[in-house]
Amino acid sequence: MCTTWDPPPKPIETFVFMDLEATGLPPSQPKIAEMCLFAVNRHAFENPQYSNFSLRSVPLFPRLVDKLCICINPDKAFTPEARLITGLNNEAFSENKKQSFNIHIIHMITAFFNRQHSPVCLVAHSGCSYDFPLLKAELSAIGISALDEIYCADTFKALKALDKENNRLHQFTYQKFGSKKSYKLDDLYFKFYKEYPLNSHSAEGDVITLIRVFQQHARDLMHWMDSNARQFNTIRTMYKGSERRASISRAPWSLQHPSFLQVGPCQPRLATMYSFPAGDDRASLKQNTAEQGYDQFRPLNNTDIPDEIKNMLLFLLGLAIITWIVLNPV
Ligand code: DCM
Ligand code: MG
Repeated sequence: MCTTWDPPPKPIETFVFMDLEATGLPPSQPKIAEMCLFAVNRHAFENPQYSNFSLRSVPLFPRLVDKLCICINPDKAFTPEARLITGLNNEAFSENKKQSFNIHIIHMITAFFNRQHSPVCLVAHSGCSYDFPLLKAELSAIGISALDEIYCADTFKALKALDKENNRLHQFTYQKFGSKKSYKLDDLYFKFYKEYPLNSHSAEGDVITLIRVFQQHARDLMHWMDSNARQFNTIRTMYKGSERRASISRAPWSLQHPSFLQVGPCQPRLATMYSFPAGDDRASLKQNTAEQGYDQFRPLNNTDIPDEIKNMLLFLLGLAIITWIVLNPV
């Protein structure tokens, strides 16, 4: 889906990490149910902080992060799979009186982006195949062009491309024993942190996981994105849905600043959150293919035995059988 594009004219200043939860996968024409954006300035990745108390040199999560997490009534039934993995359901959105994707969301997003130092790059894992075209579909259903000024980049593609550039020995040492290398977000996280992430398949949880994975290769990833990010307005919409301009007139209050639009598991799960760094500490078409990892979507259980250990046990079992046969010839 991603072909040719113009990279940013100068190094990216702000990386806005995004994750969307939705009612399903293509071709079901999914609708967004949760959106989370964390904006991190380049400075934070170039000057990581480390804990004084940890033996391992794991970078601390960036402290100065602007965050925007929104619950959105999708007005469409979740597929059983989406319902299962996200823990979201249509009844909860109605009961919690959540609004659908409307002009106010665009207002919030553009205001959020306007506060960031440009060039700004939207970053999502498998973004080119799922999150970006899906966001585009929802924006075009409202009938308003937004986010035309920003760039976007896909960490799935970036990490794969960076691995290709590295030599084969390096790849071999990073590869799971006896298995194809996985670029699934949770597996990447496990590789670096030796545990599975919390809150998988919540928009906020996945954004935090993505940033922690990004931190492990921040310099290489930023460098790759400086020359490979593409303009968001070159992303094709996932599908052409029915326009929802009507929802603007039903909105409870009117837009005060339409000029904004010209610019370019939460706990509880249905909490809409704005948080910006503040002195009082308040801040606080993914392809349905095995390669993209969607063959293995399931609720994550941190007590699952990791594949590496399973493979190692199988290997030891094989070795024991061969040894037994060699020592006990018939
Ligand atoms: N999704 C799905 N079935 C899967 C994997 C994902 O329906 N097997 C949909 C629902 C999720 C959305 O994709 O809300 C985004 O996935 P993720 O949680 O990986 O960001
Ligand atoms: Mg997610």
